[in-house]
Amino acid sequence: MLQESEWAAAQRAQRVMPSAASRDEIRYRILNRMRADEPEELLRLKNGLLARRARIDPKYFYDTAGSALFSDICAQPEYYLTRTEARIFSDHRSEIVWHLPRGAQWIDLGCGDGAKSQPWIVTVRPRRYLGLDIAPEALERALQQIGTRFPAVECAGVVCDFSRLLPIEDIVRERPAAPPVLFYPGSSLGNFSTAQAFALLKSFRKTVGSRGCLLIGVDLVKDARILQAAYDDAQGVTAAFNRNVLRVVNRLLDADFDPRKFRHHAHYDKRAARVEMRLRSIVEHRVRIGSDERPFRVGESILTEYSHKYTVSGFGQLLRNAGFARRRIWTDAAGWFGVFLASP
Ligand code: AVI
Repeated sequence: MLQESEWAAAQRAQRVMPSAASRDEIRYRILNRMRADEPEELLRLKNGLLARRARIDPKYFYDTAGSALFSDICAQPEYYLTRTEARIFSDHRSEIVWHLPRGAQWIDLGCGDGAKSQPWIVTVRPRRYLGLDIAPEALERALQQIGTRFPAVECAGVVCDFSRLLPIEDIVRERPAAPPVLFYPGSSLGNFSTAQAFALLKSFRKTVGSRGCLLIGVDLVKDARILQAAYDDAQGVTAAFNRNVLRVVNRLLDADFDPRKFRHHAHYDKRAARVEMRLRSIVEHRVRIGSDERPFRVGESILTEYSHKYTVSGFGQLLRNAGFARRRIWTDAAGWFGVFLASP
């Protein structure tokens, strides 16, 4: 493990500049803040798979193929989340923008290619765009596109896994006059346990300071059949997305999972208010995971994702507990999805 000072030096050394071809037209800066604990992360992944109740952290879904499959999921008729949130955003954009601070830093959490932020930048005209993502290629694309379309907005990006903490305090402080607006759409917070979500919201609250705010999209509790269909679409795109995580594991852990030996399973647990995704073994077989082996009985499963659903009051309470004093909420007419604006 690196010591703190060595770690900071390594981060500075890993500063990535845009390619020569783009440097003349677009100026942006990308910092690498991936934690230096990759071996521990991989050990955690392996131990999860060797545990009696096997599990994989959902962050491993998003390799290049997984990210493309997730985009396809968003276009499926059953997966209402993306289009419902987009509709709330477009219906209420001017009102939401009215409540945001002027001259802000727009901080796009899990920005992907930055497409969700673009309509906001048009109206908010922030002082700075700061994209955060675990995937450097997607982040670079976001900065290219936003930098090209909005040359007056300062553009920067951070490659990081912010699932435990936002590693950007120092970067935010570079612009003390620009209040941070944290933008976290897509109900991604739902993929964390309640305890993790609470810790993350507290970390967001710290970053927001006294003048910033958090704009977050949250999927709401609803009829189990609608939820179940959203996570088990007729085209089988979610099933392919779920199975693809085994290919990611094969690469990372030198394992030999055969995705064809597992069936996608999605179930809404009403009591826990979450969709649970699993991969169920359809044959008895053994899988090599590095130097270890794991047997799977027929029907034995690997937990791959929780997707928590909230009530408006429950999420409001969570925000309050995390230290956000003021909250505004917009939902669609059916009350399927909520957009919360939380401030100190
Ligand atoms: C990224 N996240 C909010 C998605 C969700 O709905 O929980 C991931 C997903 N899993 C299956 N379908 C979509």
